[in-house]
Amino acid sequence: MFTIITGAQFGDEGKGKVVDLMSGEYDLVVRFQGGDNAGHTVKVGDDVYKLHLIPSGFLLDSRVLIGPGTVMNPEVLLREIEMLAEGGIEISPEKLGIDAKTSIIMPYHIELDGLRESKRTEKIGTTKRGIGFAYIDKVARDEIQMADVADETRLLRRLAELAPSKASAIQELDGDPAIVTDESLVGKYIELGKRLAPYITDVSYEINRSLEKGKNVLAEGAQGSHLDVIHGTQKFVTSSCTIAGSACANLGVGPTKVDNVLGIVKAYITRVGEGPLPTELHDEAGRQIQEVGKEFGTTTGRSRRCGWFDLPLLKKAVYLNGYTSIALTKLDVLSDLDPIRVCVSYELNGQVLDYPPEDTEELAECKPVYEDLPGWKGDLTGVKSFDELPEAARSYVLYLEEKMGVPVEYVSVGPAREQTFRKE
Ligand code: 2SA
Ligand code: GDP
Ligand code: MG
Repeated sequence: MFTIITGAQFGDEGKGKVVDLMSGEYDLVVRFQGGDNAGHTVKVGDDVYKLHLIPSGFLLDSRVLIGPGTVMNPEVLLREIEMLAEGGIEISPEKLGIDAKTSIIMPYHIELDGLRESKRTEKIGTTKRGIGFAYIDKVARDEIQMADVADETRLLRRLAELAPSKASAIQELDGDPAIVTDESLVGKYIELGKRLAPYITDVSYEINRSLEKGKNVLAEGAQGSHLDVIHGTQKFVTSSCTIAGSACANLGVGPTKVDNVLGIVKAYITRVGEGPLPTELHDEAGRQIQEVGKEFGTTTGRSRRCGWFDLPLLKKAVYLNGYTSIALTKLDVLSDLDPIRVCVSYELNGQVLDYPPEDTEELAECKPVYEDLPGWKGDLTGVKSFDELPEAARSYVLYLEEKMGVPVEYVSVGPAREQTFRKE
């Protein structure tokens, strides 16, 4: 069985939590795009893990893989491996595999990301982890791959070839090129390469062989559908394809192999960084959602902007991903808000639209049209089944399910693994 999980909104829908929960049924859990811009939180009992690169299936028995379509900062990965080792969780080469073709995020990518962002008059609000510049190098065929870092001769040759153009790119943005010419850079990456060499694998081969043997594979998306570099709210997007089809292309698995596509949907919407968010709240309800939902970036700590559920954007996510089912998260956060508003359409230049305009600048002009639903009172975090939810909370879930046109499979009412139940 091959299942793909993606975020249906702007990221931070709770993918990490759902992947952890589901990983018990999967032999392989695989990251297919993005890098350490992602922040995925897994909570089991009192233990909380905030990870950026290691796939969220690391706690149970699955083998976890980092695919060739990702961009990987080796220092961050080794820090995560060390952090987990301190907590008694061993991430051995039997547990984790990294594709030989994975692009390496180098210090000059991070430098360029910061410099470029500082020069923009209209910011994107990147995480400054070098993601965009690492992907530029992949497309330009100027990347350093995992297999290059693991081989000293290849790394030296590649760095010598790339250094002049990287130094001049930094200088063009008024930065200091010392980061490229620094003599310790080569030694440091040779050392990192040596430590990560035992983890190198062929991810497409592993997945396809596993599927042939009847095993289960879970592809874990990062960020969200509307941050997709092609279909998202360009230019306010990340630099990879975040939608379900990207899992097949990036992992080297044919689309005929996909069985399920699970969309992770927050019971409201959040966005971190710049870009349109038609239902964004600047009132007391928004403050309550942010406080109760602890809506702060997992990677950068930035406040996440909060808004009411946006159905037009969700309908687009359903089209972009072809979801077969949905996990609805953070329902508990909406307790004690009355009414609960749902954006059912937009108003743009006197017209009513039930689907987002394709042009980002037009989306930024859209005014939400709301339908109000009754709220409920009380804490939902101890609820263990759909039937135990207050009637208004059940109605909210059923209303969204009907409007999204996709069955809700899971409902989540708290950050811990245990605070999730199947709807039926
Ligand atoms: P980048 O760094 O080039 O990918 O930034 C481009 C845009 O993509 C957004 N982005 C994200 N949005 C939500 N969550 C993300 N991960 C972290 C988290 C974010 C954090 O889990 O909380 O800690 O700030 C993530 N990563 C990238 C980013 O905000 C830009 O709008
Ligand atoms: P991801 O990027 O989609 O993996 O999500 P993040 O981990 O960045 O952000 C989701 C946040 O919400 C994390 O702090 C989770 O622990 C938390 N979370 C997940 N599901 C729920 C839920 O149902 N209720 C509450 N209150 N918090 C949740
Ligand atoms: Mg996140």
